Amino acid sequence: MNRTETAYRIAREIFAEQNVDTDAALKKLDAVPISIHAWQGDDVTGFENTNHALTGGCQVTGNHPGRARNADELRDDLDLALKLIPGRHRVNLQGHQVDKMLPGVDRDGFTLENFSCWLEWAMEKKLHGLDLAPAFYSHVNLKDGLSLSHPDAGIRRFWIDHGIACRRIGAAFGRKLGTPAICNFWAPDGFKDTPADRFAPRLRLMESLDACFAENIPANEERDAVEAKLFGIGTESCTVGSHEFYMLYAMRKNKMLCFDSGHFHPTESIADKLSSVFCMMDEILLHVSRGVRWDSDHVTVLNDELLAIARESAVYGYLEKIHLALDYFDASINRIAAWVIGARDFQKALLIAFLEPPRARELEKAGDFTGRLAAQEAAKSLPWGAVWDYFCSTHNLSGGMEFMDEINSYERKILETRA
Ligand code: RNT
Ligand code: ZN
Repeated sequence: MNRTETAYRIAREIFAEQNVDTDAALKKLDAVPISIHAWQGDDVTGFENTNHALTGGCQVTGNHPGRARNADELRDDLDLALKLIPGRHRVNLQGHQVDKMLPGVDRDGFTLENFSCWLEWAMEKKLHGLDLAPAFYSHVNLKDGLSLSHPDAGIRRFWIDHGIACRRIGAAFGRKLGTPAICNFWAPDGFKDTPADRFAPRLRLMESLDACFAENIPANEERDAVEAKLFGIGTESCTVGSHEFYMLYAMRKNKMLCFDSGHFHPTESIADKLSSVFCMMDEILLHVSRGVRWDSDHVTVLNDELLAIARESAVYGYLEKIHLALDYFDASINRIAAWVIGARDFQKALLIAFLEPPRARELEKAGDFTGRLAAQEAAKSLPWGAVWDYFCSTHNLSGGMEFMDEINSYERKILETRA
C-alpha cells in the first residue's frame, strides 16, 4: 500500500470516530460538476476580431504571457486545465467567445454556427456540459453604460436579440449534450454618478428581460439565471440590475438567481443567503469568485468565505439544485494555473463540507452553544488533506502542487510563443 492509501485509511478511521463516512464523501465530490469559466483564458476579450475594449465595469489586470488569442488556443488551454482538475466538469462561455465570425453577423444574429466547434469539442472530450452567457458589454452598442435598459429602443432590440440568440444556442448545446445549458444574464447597466431617474431604466430592463425570455425553451435544454451586482468600476452610483431587482424578477418569472460571491458589500457573504433563498426558490446558480477591496474577481482560494459557501451549499441536501460555476479573471499569473488552483480549492471546500461531523449540530439542538463552538473548532484539524490526496489519486492526480510541472512546461512550450 502506498503512502496516500495508508494516510487515507487512517483518516477514514479518524473520521469514522466522528460518525463521518469518507467513502460516501468521496462519492459525493465525484458527482459535483463545476462549470469552468472560459473567460479566465482570454482575459474576457472574446474572439470577434473587432478589437472591442473590455467595458461594462470588469477589469482584467496583468500581462502574464499566453492569453488565448482564438478559440482553438482557448480549447487547448482548457484541455490542460480540465486534465488537472479531478472529476468531470462543464465549461462556461461568454456570448462573444465565438469560434468563428460569419460575414455581416453581429452578436444579435449569432447562431450555433458561430459556436459549432465548441460543441464538437465538448462532445469529443465528453464534458459534463456547456453553459453560455450573453455578453452585454465590450461592444459599441453598450452606450452611456447601458444595454438592455438603454432609452433607445433600437439599442435595446440589439441586446434583446443577443440574449435570444444565446438562449437558442444554449438550447442546441443542451439537446446535443443531454444536459441543459445555463444561460446567465448579467448586464453591466449602471451610472457612474447619481442618476436623476433610477426607476425608468429598471422598468426598461424588466421589459427587455421579458422579451429575451418570451420564447419558451424546455428546461432540459436550457435554463436562465439572472445576476445582480452592487457596483462596478464606472457604475459606482447605481446598478440598474440590483439585488432586489433580480431577486424579485427571478421569483416572479421563475428564473434562477445567480449569486456572485464578489457582488455584494464586502462584509456580506452569499453563504448566509442560500438557506434563505432555498426556503422559497428551487434552483440557483453560483458564480464563485473572491472579492479583494474593489475587485470582485480574484482567483478563489481556500479561505473562510469559500468554506462557508461550500458548507452552506452542501449540508442541507439542496446541492443538486445549485449550479456551481467559477467567475474570476487574473492576467497577472498563469491563466491555466488560475483555473486549476481555483477549481481545486472549491472542490476542497466541498469535500470539507461533505466531511463535516454531525456533532456541532447535535450540540446546537441540545442548546449547548459552547459545545457547538468547541466542536466546530475541533473539526478544523481533522485530516481532510489525506482524503483529498486520496481523491486526487483515484483520478491519477496528486493532491499537492505537482500540477505546476505540467503547467510550467506548457507555458514554456506554448504560452511563451503567443505574442
Ligand atoms: C460581472 C459578472 C459577470 C462577468 C462575466 C464576465 O461582474 O460577474 O458574470 O464576470 O460576464
Ligand atoms: Zn459573475
